[in-house]
Amino acid sequence: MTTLHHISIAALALMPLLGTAPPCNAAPPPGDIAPDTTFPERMRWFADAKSGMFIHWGLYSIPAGVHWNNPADKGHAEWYVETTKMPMSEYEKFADQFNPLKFDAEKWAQIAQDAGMKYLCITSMHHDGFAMFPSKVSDRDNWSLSRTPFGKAGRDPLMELKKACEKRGIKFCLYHTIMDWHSPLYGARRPTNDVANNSGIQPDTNKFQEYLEASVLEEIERYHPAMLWFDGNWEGCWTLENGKHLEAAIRKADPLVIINNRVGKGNHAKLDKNMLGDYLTPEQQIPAQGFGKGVAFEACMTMSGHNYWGINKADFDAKSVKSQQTLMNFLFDLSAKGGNMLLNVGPTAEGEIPDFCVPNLKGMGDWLKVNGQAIYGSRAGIYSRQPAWGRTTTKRLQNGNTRVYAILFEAPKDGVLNLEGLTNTPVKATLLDGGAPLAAQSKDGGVLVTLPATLAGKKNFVVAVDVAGEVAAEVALDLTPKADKDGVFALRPRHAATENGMALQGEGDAENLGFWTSKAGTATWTFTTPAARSYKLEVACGAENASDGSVIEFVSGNQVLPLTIKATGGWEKMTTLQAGTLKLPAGENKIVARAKTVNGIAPCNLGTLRLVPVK
Ligand code: H79
Repeated sequence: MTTLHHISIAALALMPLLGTAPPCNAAPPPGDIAPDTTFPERMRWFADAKSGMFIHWGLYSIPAGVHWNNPADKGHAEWYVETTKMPMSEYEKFADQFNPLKFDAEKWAQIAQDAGMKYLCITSMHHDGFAMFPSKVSDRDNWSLSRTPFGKAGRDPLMELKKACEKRGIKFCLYHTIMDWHSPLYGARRPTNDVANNSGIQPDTNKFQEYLEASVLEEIERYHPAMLWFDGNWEGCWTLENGKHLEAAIRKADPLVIINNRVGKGNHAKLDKNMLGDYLTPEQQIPAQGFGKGVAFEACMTMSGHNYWGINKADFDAKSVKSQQTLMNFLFDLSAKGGNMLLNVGPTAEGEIPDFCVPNLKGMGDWLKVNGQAIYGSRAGIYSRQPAWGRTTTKRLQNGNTRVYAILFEAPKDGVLNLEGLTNTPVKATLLDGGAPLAAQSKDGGVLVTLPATLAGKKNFVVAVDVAGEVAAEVALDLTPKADKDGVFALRPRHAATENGMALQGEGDAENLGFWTSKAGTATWTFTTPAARSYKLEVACGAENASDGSVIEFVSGNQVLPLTIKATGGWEKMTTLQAGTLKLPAGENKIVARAKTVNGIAPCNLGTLRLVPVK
């Protein structure tokens, strides 16, 4: 058992001692759905919610990415004060300007609700240490909303937002930084923090802990957040002991607050012995697989096409924002793996969620109105690696059977949904958007469902298939690439096993491996060749301008083929490059893609690799 789960149970056991009967957080499951008891009580709503809105909003929203000393450099966002090396005394002046008169909490909460989101998490304090509420603790350093024109006019946007959310049944949650570029007490003070340097106060990790806990407890008292999302835990001045102390303080104040794992240390996207809190938090990546029953996770993803969290002027371009289909694919993929999606928007300094985000969010919400039962309250699907045709999720039924939701990206050409490897007997199959029951039968070691011809060309629809009993933990799905009649292997992105952040995105011909933002990221293909022979390796890849000249490598045994990337004008705009020739022995082979020289934020996105036999 992981620390993660362990802590949750320990805190649960404390609840009766505190004498406060926890409010029943989890809505009873509808109709024939059985309740899931694998999660601790406070996690129930979270495990069922599946989709939340993340909001990064703060003083950094004022410059919106444009460098103070070099207006041509527009590549900044919520890390502004750090990445532009702006003296803190200058950055502080943004506080005297912050006056988001267009802020309308009802509008924001409505956008979240219309997107089908069940929780909302906003930055109460990002790494700049600025409290986005009238904080008594931060007022000691004159570093809270109280200092701004908006605060002076008596506005409290977090309270307004909390009320607007709760009116709509949306859980209100807060993001709170650990790393603090402003506090004079913070252990890893920046040289650019002239305000602290001139204060005569020395960094002091004990006093910082007191300050941080006071700040968090003030938030709990004022806003009663359903969840606290910590971040910035990686610097050396934050230890596991610090994390344990903070976590205990929160549990004591309110045992029902969910806490993300970044309160501790270690890798936040893997089960890690130094991790604390309730759930894992992969960032800008969807893990290849979930983490098993009773382990919750949530991938936070930006809506920004440039992967910014805070608003950046380059985002004001409806073309670059992630499409409705991409957002839905994130949600399908995460639900299939048993995780949540926390999807970020960066509102403007005037207080508006940019217009270009809204239709894509709303489109996803409209889909969920019809098909939401495949997502909300669902648990991981039947496959641990994902099929090409779509994703699955499951729910246990009260009668002991299992409902498998098959989310199809597109109607299959042969009109048959093949739940390969599923050996349970089908009981019933229906389309979530209506129509007569469908014929389902067990055949060739799987379940086949015959779809009506009228579905031809239809996208993103769900077939609910009830099968007898419980589905086995491992349902076999053969993803090994096979050669075509000319002996050509198409190694598709979905065939790859990915490590260290690279993740599958896009669908059909547009599918690709992205998020190659760590040099440690790799993708590995395994396949079997009929005889020893040489193959030309053709690589489809796409790259933004800044990545031009990056070098990636394809490794097979002791052969290494380097490939220099040419910019294509977009991550998902693929061209085919020739990587050279590989001599492969008969039998099982592996090809590993790795990064050698990275220009820009990633070398490229990878599309399909083709191995063409040399005549
Ligand atoms: O709040 C959002 C990010 O600001 C924060 N977590 C999410 C939820 C975050 N902190 N660190 N990181 C993400 C990863 C660090 C990325 C960095 Fe960079 C690369 C820091 C410096 C180089 C990104 C690019 C930020 C500045 C430049």
